[in-house]
Order: sequence, then C-alpha cells, then structure tokens
Amino acid sequence: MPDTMSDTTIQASATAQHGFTPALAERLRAVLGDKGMITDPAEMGGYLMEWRGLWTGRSPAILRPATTAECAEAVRLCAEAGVRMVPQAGNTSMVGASVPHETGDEVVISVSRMNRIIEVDPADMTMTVEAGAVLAAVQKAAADVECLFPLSLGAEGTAQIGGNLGTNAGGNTTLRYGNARDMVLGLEVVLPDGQVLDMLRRLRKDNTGYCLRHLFIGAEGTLGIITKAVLKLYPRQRDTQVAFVAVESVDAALALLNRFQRHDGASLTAFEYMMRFGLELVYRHIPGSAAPLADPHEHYCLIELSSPRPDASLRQGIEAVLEAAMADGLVRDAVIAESDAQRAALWRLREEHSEAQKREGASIKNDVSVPVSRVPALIADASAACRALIPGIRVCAFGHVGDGNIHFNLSVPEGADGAAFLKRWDEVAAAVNGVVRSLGGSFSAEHGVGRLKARTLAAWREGPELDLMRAIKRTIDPGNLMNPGKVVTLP
Ligand code: FAD
Ligand code: 2HG
Ligand code: ZN
Repeated sequence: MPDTMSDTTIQASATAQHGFTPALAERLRAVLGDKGMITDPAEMGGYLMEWRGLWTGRSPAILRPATTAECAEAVRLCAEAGVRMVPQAGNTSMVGASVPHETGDEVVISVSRMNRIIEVDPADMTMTVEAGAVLAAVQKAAADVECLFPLSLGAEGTAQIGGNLGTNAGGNTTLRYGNARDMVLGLEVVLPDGQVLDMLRRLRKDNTGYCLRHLFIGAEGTLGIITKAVLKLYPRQRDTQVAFVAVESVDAALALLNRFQRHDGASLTAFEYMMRFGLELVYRHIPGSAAPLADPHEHYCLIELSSPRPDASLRQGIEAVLEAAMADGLVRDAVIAESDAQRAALWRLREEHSEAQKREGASIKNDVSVPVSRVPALIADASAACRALIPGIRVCAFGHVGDGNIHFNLSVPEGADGAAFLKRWDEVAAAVNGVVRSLGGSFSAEHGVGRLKARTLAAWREGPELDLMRAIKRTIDPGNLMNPGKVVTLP
C-alpha cells in the first residue's frame, strides 16, 4: 500500500472514530514529544488524584505541552476527535476541579511545563508569565526587582498561576489587594477548539468592549486554557508587623478589625481568624509548631500591617491599637513578632490549618462568605446547625475574616467512622449553606465550584443568571469538551 494511501486511511479513521484512539495518541505524541505525553498509568497518579484523596479519576493520557503552540495544537486535535479535556496546573484544587472523572475518557492538559517568567518590567510594574509558573516563583521574581506580587496562599509552593487565575484565588491578602483577577492586566487563552486568543496587553486602562479576560479568570478551566498572563506588580513592603492576638469573642474580632481599618486601613494587609480547636490540631500534627501565648483562648486573630515606607511607624501603631483594645476588653492577650523568622512562624500556625485538619481525619469543608459584619452570626448559627445534625461534630472554623470568608470546616466526631461521616457531606453542607443564605452570603468564596458544588451553583443561581452562564459556556465551548461537569453543567 502506498504511503499516501495509508495516511488517508489513518486520517479517515481518526475523524470517523470518536474519542482517544491510537491514531489520535500518535498525532498528539508527534506534536508534544515523549516528554509532553504520559500514557503509562504508573506515572499518572499525581495528575489524577485530588490532594485529599476525595476523588481519583482515570485518563487515557496526560498531555504536557511546552508552548502555547503545542497546547493549541493538542487542544485542536482533541476537539476534532471529540475528546474532553481537563486543564490542570498545580492540582491543589479544593473542589475536585482539576482532576478528570472516573469515566476514563478525559485527557488532562497540564500546563506545568509552561513555567517561564517571560518578562519582569519594574518600570511598567508588570510581569509576563506562562501559566505553569509556580506562585512562589512569581513572588520571588517580583521581589528580585524590589517589587511585590501580593497573591499569597498556603499552597503557593505548588499552585501555579494558571490555576490561581482559573480559580480566581483569594488567599491572605484579598483585604488589601483584591482577588487574583484584580492583579491581571492581560491574558492569553487557548479556546476549546484550539484557537489562540491573544489578549496579552499590559494596559492599565483599556475600555475596548467586553472585558473578556474576566470571563476566563474564575471559569475553572471550563472555557479554555490560560497559557500566559500579564500580572500587576506592586511596591515591595519594607515595614511589616504581624500580631497573634487572643480576642474575647468573634464579635470582638470584628470590632478589632474595624479599629485597625479606622487607624490605618491602607496598611492593613491581612486579618485572619482562628479558633482554639484549629490551633490545637496544628500543635498536635505539625512538627515544630508551638503556642505563642501562655494560656489557651477560644478565639484568635492574625493581623498583618505592611507599608513600602521603612519609616511607617507600624510597630507603634499596632501596639497602640492593641493596647487600647485590651483596655476595652476586646483583646485578652497578644504577641507581636520581632523578626522575619517569628513572623513566618506565626503565619505558619494559620497556614497549616488545612494540613493539620487533614491529618486529624475525615473533614467536610465549606468555603463560604457573608457580609463581614455577619461573620459572628455565621459562626454561631452554623455551629449550632451542625451540632444539631451530628452531635459531637468538631467545628474548625478559620479564615479570612477581613473579607467575610470563613472556612467553616468540620472534623469527624472523635472515635466516629470517617467514611460514614463523609457520606453526610451533602446534609452538613446544606445545613451550613442554609445559614449562609439567610445571611446573604455565598456557598463558594474563593475555592470555586468545581465538581463538588456544581449542583449547588445550579440551585442558587437558577434563573437568568444561570441561563446566561450556560449560554456563555455553549457559545465558547459548544461541544462541552473543556472541563465538563464542573462549575456550569449543561442539561
Ligand atoms: P489546579 O488545582 O490545578 O486547578 C484549579 C482549577 O483551575 C481547575 O478548575 C483547573 O481546571 C483550572 N485550571 C488550571 N490551570 C488552568 C489554566 N492554565 N487555564 C484555565 N484553567 C486552569 N485557594 C484560595 O483561593 N485561597 C487560599 O488561601 C487557598 N489556600 C490553600 C491552601 C492549601 C494547603 C491548599 C491545598 C489549597 C489552597 N487553596 C486556596 C486552593 C487552591 O490552592 C487554589 O485554588 C489555587 O489557586 C489552585 O491553583 P492550582 O495551580 O493548584 O490549580
Ligand atoms: C486557607 O485559607 C485555604 O487556608 C484552605 O483557603 C482552607 O483548608 C481549607 O479549607
Ligand atoms: Zn482561604
């Protein structure tokens, strides 16, 4: 048989046969090379499992393009064959958004090899990066030119910019700098049919029609694959103060937040809440952690003030506010870090909550938000609702109280069966969400919707809002190929 004839036969069978055929695999390998494609199940594990092991998917291949052109061609070939695709970056999603389903027919497209910091421009205060750049590396590249990239979260050593933008991550500094979407000027996206949408502009002002980049930021990979971004840089901080504060109550935490806002709102960088149980888990499970205050208390805040001015007198300010609050009975005890090492140690107590709770056993997460003033009601009412449902359930609420975003997490009752507890996830989430809704809040503050909350989204946003989301999904991804079954499900 002549070669041309055999080519035609392969092409014909590739288009006639839908799905991940050997012919498609061969064409993808030709585009991506051996480094760019994993088909050996023994090497796929890390790409298929959600970080707590709640979901483990299956996939015929992990595609790892090294450039936008490779990514676009791989997407085009998959789209042509009707193969569904799951964009993945650091795979630290909390909602099962970054792993494939168990059906075994979705390929994972990992951007982790596309990890270059393309350009850092301290004059424009911008940085252009590929989507697989790890967040900590982006922060470091900014610091290297005396600038700051302020997005900060516990998973920053693993999470990548593509995933941060895919989820519109929040984290510890939203209070001051906003969410991830607020830190982006330009974007490059591979659409579900393989076209490249180049919006890599670095303009501070650009009112030219619909702002499409914001459609892709927070879409959790359901509308396309972000391949590059132009990020905003900020002035580097030269004075930073961190205090670990025991407060009288959640109401007292809010009163303290207001006092700091009135005192020097522009310097307030983070205002986090923790409770005794969460910290006890950290002391128990995280080696090297220790209680910073002599006696235990029920409620704590971690407060950070920072300024680019080395002479901002933040130390005097933080002391003055805390002393007055102590005199007024809001604060019970407090310690202010004296060095970078102490600041890091205090932050670690907050950031290790997820890991500590994971090591304690089964837990149910509720990443919720309410208007800031309603956080005390949220914690009180949701605790009561969960305890009424499952006596002995252990409330581990913590989070970004300054944004009204509480991780209202729950650990399995002591000695109870973890698997049986997790089976009641929907009931527990419904109890918490009932309270959240009554307080005018949201069932997903920063982690996204993913697979975990897709049905909740459909219920909460039913009507014109959901219809419009579905219309957008159908327009950009008519074949429902990009991260199907996540976020906006199509009936
Ligand atoms: P992944 O998990 O790989 O993907 C997340 C989503 O983005 C998926 O829907 C995926 O399909 C999509 N996606 C990935 N890459 C792309 C791309 N290139 N283009 C389009 N879509 C893409 N989140 C917070 O918001 N705040 C926190 O404080 C926070 N703390 C965390 C702490 C820990 C210990 C852990 C494990 C997670 C935490 N998270 C937090 C959740 C998670 O880390 C963030 O959502 C993070 O932004 C996800 O980045 P990632 O690179 O791991 O993305
Ligand atoms: C945090 O704020 C993260 O630490 C993780 O968003 C929250 O583990 C969680 O539920
Ligand atoms: Zn968080």
